[in-house]
Amino acid sequence: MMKIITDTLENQLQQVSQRTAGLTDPEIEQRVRAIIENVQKNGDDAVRDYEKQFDQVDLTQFRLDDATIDAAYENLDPDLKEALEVAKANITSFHKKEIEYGFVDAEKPGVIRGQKVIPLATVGLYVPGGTAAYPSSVLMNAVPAKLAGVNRLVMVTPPQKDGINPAVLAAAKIAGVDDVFQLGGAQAIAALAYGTQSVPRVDKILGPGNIYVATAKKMVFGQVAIDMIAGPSEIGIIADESAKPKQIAADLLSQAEHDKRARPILVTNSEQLAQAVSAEVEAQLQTLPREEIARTAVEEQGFIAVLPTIDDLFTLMNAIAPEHLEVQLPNPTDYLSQIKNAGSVFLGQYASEPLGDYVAGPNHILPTSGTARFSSPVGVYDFVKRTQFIQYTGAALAQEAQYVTKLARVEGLEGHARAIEAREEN
Ligand code: HSO
Ligand code: ZN
Repeated sequence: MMKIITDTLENQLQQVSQRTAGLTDPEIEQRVRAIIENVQKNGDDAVRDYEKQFDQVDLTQFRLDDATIDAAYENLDPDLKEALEVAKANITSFHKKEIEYGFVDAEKPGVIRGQKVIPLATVGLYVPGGTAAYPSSVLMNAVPAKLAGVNRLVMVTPPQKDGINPAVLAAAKIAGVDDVFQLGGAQAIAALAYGTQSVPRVDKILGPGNIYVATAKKMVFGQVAIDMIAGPSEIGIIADESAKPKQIAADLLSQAEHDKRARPILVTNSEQLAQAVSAEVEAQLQTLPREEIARTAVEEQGFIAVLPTIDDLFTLMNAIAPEHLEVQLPNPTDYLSQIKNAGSVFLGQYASEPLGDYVAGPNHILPTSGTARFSSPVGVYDFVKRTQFIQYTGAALAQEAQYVTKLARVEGLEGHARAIEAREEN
């Protein structure tokens, strides 16, 4: 059963504020550190040894040849190919609007200032193995990377007994991934961070993985950039008595089936809806193929909160800061301004969460575990960096030189002041 909470708003906010992101496990950290150091020192040989040990494969070559990827694409079910192409087109049209172009200003005579947006040169994308290898997630990372202008996008994914999921390979081809390496775990992250004889050193590593991958990403941060460390999926739904219990229950289960630790949450001002959704969740669980996973998520992480006013619903949801937020109220767009913390928002009964997971176009890689308080969906902006420039004429410098030398001497940096004064001489 999904538990129904009727506690006061204050008490519920208190509960939410006690949630923490969780610390890393020192034992895993120690093991991962050893792997990283070994790969850094011994390159391909170390990586090959770990692949033997952890993935039971003896790799002669890490890079998957293009023929294998082409074959996966050619032999793909045509309907699946079409679905991937439509998804790619929608992701592309949405993410194009995120492209930044920098600026140049000339507000004062003789002064030019500007900011330039530069794509990251090389990026690594980690794709987990087994059933968590999602072709949709390949598109969600690769499309914005390519739109940003990333020159070399490298995918790594653990080798699989019966070959890498062909839909993942086809998605990689469709999205413009440049290289696919059959590598997984902490050794793959280390190889991308430091480079080996056959794996290029990248500027940033993205993508979800198990605890070893997540720990390795945290450890190589600084050597390379990383994306966020993804937590289990979350869905928060705000609904009133006008919502349809069947739809609400189905949407809660759509995220519950991702992970036993996923968090399905409904907040409503209707006691009746709460009861009806709770019963629907139970009924729908009985026929869900991933019942065991979803049930654990529903029973251990999920809840329904009943609060008196619509304002209360938004206050609680903003404190939770869910990865996905559905607003199932009449005129849902009226509430956009009340939403402060959410990874991605779904307005109205037809914007069911899985539409955003696959096809609508906004990204599905989103801040989890309350990090929507301060971070954003993956986007084109994650694959660029900015630099800035200035140019002054002699006359323009003369106008401002005194301020530079004043500040420099206050900071005790005579050399700075003299560098400016050296321009006064000609
Ligand atoms: N809902 C997931 C993304 C996904 N769903 C991939 C299906 N495939 C992000 O929380
Ligand atoms: Zn999903």
